[in-house]
Amino acid sequence: MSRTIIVSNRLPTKVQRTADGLTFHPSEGGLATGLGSIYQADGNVWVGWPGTFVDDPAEHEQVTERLRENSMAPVFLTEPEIRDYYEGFSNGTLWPTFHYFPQFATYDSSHWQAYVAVNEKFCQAVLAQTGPDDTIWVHDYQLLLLPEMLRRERPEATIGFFLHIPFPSYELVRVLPWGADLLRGMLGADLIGFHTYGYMRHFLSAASHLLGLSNQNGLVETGTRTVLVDAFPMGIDYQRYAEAADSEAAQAHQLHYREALKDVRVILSIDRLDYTKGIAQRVLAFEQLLVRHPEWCGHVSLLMVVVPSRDQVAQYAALKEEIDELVGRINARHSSISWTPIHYFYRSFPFDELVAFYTLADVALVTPVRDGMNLVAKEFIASKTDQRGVLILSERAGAAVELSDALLINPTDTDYMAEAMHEALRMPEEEQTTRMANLQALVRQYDVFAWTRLFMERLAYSKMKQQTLATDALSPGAIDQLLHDYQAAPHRLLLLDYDGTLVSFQANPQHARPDAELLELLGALTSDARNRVVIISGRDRATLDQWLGHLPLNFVAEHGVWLRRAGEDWQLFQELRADWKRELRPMLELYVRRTAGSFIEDKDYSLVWHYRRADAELGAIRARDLMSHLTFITSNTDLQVLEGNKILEIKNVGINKGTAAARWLSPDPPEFILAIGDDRTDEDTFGALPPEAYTVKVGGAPRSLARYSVAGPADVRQLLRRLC
Ligand code: GDG
Repeated sequence: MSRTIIVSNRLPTKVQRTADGLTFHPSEGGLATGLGSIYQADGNVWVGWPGTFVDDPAEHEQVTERLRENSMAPVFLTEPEIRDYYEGFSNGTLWPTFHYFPQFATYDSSHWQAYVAVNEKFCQAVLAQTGPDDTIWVHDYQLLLLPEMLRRERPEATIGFFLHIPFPSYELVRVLPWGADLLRGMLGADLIGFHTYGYMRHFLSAASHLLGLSNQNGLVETGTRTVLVDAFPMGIDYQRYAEAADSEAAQAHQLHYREALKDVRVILSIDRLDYTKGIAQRVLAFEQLLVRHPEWCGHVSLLMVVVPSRDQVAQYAALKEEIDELVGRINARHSSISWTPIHYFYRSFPFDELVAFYTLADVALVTPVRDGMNLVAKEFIASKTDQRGVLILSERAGAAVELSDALLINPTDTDYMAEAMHEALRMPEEEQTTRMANLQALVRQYDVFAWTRLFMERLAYSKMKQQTLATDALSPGAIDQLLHDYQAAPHRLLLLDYDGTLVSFQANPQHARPDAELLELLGALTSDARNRVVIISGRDRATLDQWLGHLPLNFVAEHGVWLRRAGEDWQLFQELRADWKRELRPMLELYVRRTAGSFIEDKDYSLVWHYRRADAELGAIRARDLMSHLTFITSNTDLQVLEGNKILEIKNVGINKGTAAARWLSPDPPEFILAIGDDRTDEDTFGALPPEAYTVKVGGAPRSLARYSVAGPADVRQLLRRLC
């Protein structure tokens, strides 16, 4: 039976050390609720750190046993691991970088090493729980490397990854010395989820810029697999908040607060202590409200809950002091005997009291400078069962994308924020209700259960899509069969593409000369009289002659324009025209002028626009543009435009590697055929060959006609070496 494993840094339970020994308290977080139905189901499990240090082996067993009863499995972390992996790399490097605070980030290679080691530790813990066909869902920035580590060990597993914090512009990712490693780590998953389309776009752009991986419709080709990238805005357990709001417990708390506050109106602010939450700016904006609109003095208070967090870290301690001072100064300046401007609590509250704050508040002030989503905003909405109340929300929280009926503000604009508070406090009840009803409909529909279901559905879809499109990897078993057929055949035909197949791509095509190893390999293959080896390339005649002409090879140049049998002269495949080049060349030149790094290759019967050296994203955009231009211009002509690997090529219709390849099949078809190639032009070769031919796609991208795939030129060479 296939099972589902959830993995996150922390388990959804709090294990605490008390005088009576270890205690276990389920945590109430949104994630724990949303995933509850999954990990508590038969045989499933949640893997993570229990949140306390456990050194004694007897205690290990006790904790493990107790957690097992509740569908959890612990990863025990040591104090140095928490210091370097969690506080160091996760919270000291990734958190500030991903929230656009690079000035707070540290770049410490010992932290990085701990991060790698702890991700490896999680990997081992997950492997101990899973079989080859299981579904694994990994959560958040502490475990960015885990998907790839799991993939190495469990190539067939279904792996999902969700990032709860923002994914920043690639400019930020490349500040990190380990940016590319982190991206590769995430790309071990089959599905990568973000809260918003904006974060998803940044990720795709980073994969393109830092790893050179292109994408189409959110599908990234890694070379060996296709990874789906998508947006899944996380929701909350709506009913839980709505029901709690009407519960006796919450109403009793609310009544109690109301008596204390008398008729003072309440603006509510709730966050964990963090520099990303914009707490100081918010306090200043509240003071602005009192200064600009003194009529509110004595009539409105800011109720501010700051939940202690990470206060061992220097920036957090400094922030705490800054907020303490600000609140002290403002209260000292504006308060009266009967009114306190800011009620400030530096602690967390039980769930019922939190909900009582939500129901009590006239306005919720949620103004982070950066926030992946922000669930407080959604919880406030769900708790407003009487549909009164106004949400003021930062446009830089992920939640702002969905919650357009809130008053959206820029958190650095304190004057504007003050005016938004003024507007919210005076908003007519009817407008409050209209806005709140819209917000509630949305938060109710897209709740955390819908979020979980959708993610799991898309994960299954991504896996299915991979399976229907992918060619089979050239397995050891298939290689054995290939070698056996090769040995048995009296005549063998080897059709080998050159760039991307025998040699890796170079930024400058002229640098892709054959090396000594390749020349020796081709020499050995051609020395066997049973072999006919054809280099079937898009390159021009002169280059092929110069690089490989001294070997007894057969050649197809310019994708089939020219043929040369070993020991003979070049011949044209068919009569062709080249007069069109004069007309079309200026258009390609325009694209070269518009796209730095791109250039034109002029071949006898074709023109090629190369954009491998251009900015990855700009190159792709220009290529699409040029393609549609050229398709228009070449319609009703005997020209065609082909898309290759970072190139567009214009040439005569009917000329392709497939027609060229077919030439070598008659009059005496060889008993063994092997064709290897990496790009779209090689698909014509694959398509022209009989079904029993061994056709191998290099780079494993989907939608290939080839029977097998290998990862890159190194695998091709290894295969050819075994033929020698
Ligand atoms: C990360 C991302 C993303 C707060 N004070 C009390 C209390 N809370 C609860 C709230 C809410 C949760 O804490 C905070 O959730 P947020 O979403 O605001 O922020 P992070 O914890 O930073 O979470 C964030 C989230 O992941 C989900 O993907 O939205 O952007 O940073 O649920 O209710 N709960 C109780 N007492 C308190 O005093 N009981």
